[in-house]
Amino acid sequence: MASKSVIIFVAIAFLSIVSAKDFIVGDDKGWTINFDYQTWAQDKEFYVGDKLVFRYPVGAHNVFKVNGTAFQNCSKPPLSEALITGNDTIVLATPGRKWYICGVAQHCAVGGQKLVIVVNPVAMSPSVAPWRSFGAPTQAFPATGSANSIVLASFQSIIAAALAVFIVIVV
Ligand SMILES: *[C@@H]1O[C@H](CO)[C@@H](O)[C@H](O)[C@H]1NC(C)=O
Ligand SMILES: *[C@@H]1O[C@H](CO)[C@@H](O)[C@H](O)[C@H]1NC(C)=O
Ligand SMILES: *[C@@H]1O[C@H](CO)[C@@H](O)[C@H](O)[C@H]1NC(C)=O
Ligand SMILES: [Cu+2]
Repeated sequence: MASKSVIIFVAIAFLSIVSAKDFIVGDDKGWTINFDYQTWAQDKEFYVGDKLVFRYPVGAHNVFKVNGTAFQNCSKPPLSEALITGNDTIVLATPGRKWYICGVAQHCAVGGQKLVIVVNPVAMSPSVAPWRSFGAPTQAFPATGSANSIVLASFQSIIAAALAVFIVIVV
């Protein structure tokens, strides 16, 4: 009976990791000014292990992770802390509220180039952490747009659901 619960627990942990998602911030519009990132984020659920990908032409924008105060005020941290590759991937490592702004010119204050999200926790024991590598296939796809990640996410969900059914039957 105990082993059954352990297997189910491992299965649940596995499923939650397998379904880790990449979110292309702003989808096809990417990271830019005059885009409503709050509306973009509104219908999405973010979990620990998911990734945010900020895409923009190099030099046109950048990305700062800031705290709530700096977010409100659009105050920019030192430039040395900026992400500047134009394809900046941030792993959502901890639960809670996360804030991001662009530090170029007045993009944050005037252009509204700022994003706040809430990351939900995922229950996971350290012993199953190695399963995390199963989430890696998301990275293998150089996402050409949001469509890719959506297709990939549903693919993962189907695999996860199939696995769940399989495990429940076997157990
Ligand atoms: C927010 O970050 C700024 C620097 O970026 C710092 O001066 C300030 O103390 C921080 N506020 C809180 C509440 O952590
Ligand atoms: C907010 O911005 C104003 C003007 O840019 C500045 O004077 C003030 O110190 C900032 N406040 C914080 C908490 O960073
Ligand atoms: C963006 O970065 C990811 C890794 O974080 C990589 O897999 C992907 O190929 C990159 N895409 C582009 C267009 O450079
Ligand atoms: Cu910008």
